[in-house]
Amino acid sequence: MSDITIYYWPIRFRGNFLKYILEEAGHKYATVSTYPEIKKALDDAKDGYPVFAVPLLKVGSFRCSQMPAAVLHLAKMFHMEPSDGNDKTLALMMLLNCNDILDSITMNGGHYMMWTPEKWKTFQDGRLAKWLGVLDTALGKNPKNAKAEKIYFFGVKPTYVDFGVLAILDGLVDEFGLVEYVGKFPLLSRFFKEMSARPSVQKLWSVQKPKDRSKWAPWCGGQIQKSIETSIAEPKKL
Ligand SMILES: N[C@@H](CCC(=O)N[C@@H](CS)C(=O)NCC(=O)O)C(=O)O
Repeated sequence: MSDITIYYWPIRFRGNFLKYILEEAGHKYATVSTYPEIKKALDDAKDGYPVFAVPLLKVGSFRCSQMPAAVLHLAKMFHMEPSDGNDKTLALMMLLNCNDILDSITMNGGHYMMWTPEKWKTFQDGRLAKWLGVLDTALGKNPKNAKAEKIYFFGVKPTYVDFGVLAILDGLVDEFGLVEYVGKFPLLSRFFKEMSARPSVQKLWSVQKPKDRSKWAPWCGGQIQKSIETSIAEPKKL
């Protein structure tokens, strides 16, 4: 039995921020993805420190929700934070950026509104492009990337930020087919190719994204995924 459990829906989205770290660390973990068990875990957690939603991380008897808090907990356990003090703060900023980007793409989980082609175009050309520009520029700020074989957000090996950005690009490129659009951000495109090829990432994706596309675990799922798919003008390239 594993000491680490991730409670999350059968989609990729926020759960992958945690799963990529565990896969890279080579640490076995359990996953719980069905409604009754997730509801039970959230209810059980009420006896301890209060939690609100999944992803819910359980390490031994410790539990926490809020994806960035859970990511940080695992990153500390498996030494996937940058080492420099200022970089630690910038890394947290980047993770929170990633969580904001997820909320923007999905209109906060689609609770209040769905996309239309017009609204999506405005978002894709405006706010989303601005966010991707931030990610692309940040990659250019790592001095180690100048002569490196593989590029990362901080230093010369992956941190939790790299896996967070990967989780976003997986949706934009592989799920929604925005290949040419993301291709306008050269460092980000290169980064996505390199990160996608990592054995730990390929291992997780072989389960989540098997050859038969109809069997893929959805990226964000639900009505909001459908509304993104029907609003994007660029056809799927996959
Ligand atoms: N800010 C939270 C968002 C949590 C969240 O919205 N979780 C979604 C799945 S990604 C959910 O299951 N929401 C159910 C709910 O809000 O009741 C985080 O980063 O973990």
